[in-house]
Amino acid sequence: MKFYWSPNSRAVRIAWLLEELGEPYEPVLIDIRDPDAPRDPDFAKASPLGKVPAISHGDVHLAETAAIALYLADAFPEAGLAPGLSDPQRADYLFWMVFTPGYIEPGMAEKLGGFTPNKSQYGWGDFPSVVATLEARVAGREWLLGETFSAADVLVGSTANFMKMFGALEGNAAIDAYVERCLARPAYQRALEMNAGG
Ligand SMILES: N[C@@H](CCC(=O)N[C@@H](CS)C(=O)NCC(=O)O)C(=O)O
Repeated sequence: MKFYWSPNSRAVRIAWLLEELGEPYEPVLIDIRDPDAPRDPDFAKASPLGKVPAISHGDVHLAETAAIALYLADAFPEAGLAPGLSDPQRADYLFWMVFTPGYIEPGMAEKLGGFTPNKSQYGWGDFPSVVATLEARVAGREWLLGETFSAADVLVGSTANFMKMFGALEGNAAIDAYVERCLARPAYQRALEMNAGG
């Protein structure tokens, strides 16, 4: 499996997932800051917008963090990172798998870009509702699905960490504690080291 990545980017989320999966992969560095730099020819097949993360896995070429994570967690069920199709937790899992691109990322754009919230018209509601929803979910739960860590924690936990790093969160004790639990995972630490350029 080829993993297209760049330091200091959203690719860290798929690096973490790959480390949790424990499957072999070949990191392929993409210089996203220089569009003229030579690139692996398969990267264009995987990522129509030229963005990382992306993967090539056999004949599968795929970009977009949530799509990649959904694909990988199902492709390697033995890692136990996705409830199966008939598992009652599957629906909750799917909701939290798309919470990052559907709610957190646009909510962060609203917050950090300083545009005016419009709760009934914006698909994510508004940034305070996004944070309150996440806070309510992780308060009193170890992971988003309860006691079982899943790929949804990789996406939401790493993006909650981004929110903290970008100063978008202030004093959200339950989210802070959840991010600390994520940071305690050796797989996330390895991904963060890679993300830093190591
Ligand atoms: N929605 C995408 C966003 C990916 C994204 O924006 N990646 C940035 C790096 S953080 C990128 O590749 N930028 C280079 C570019 O757009 O040319 C995802 O979550 O995977």
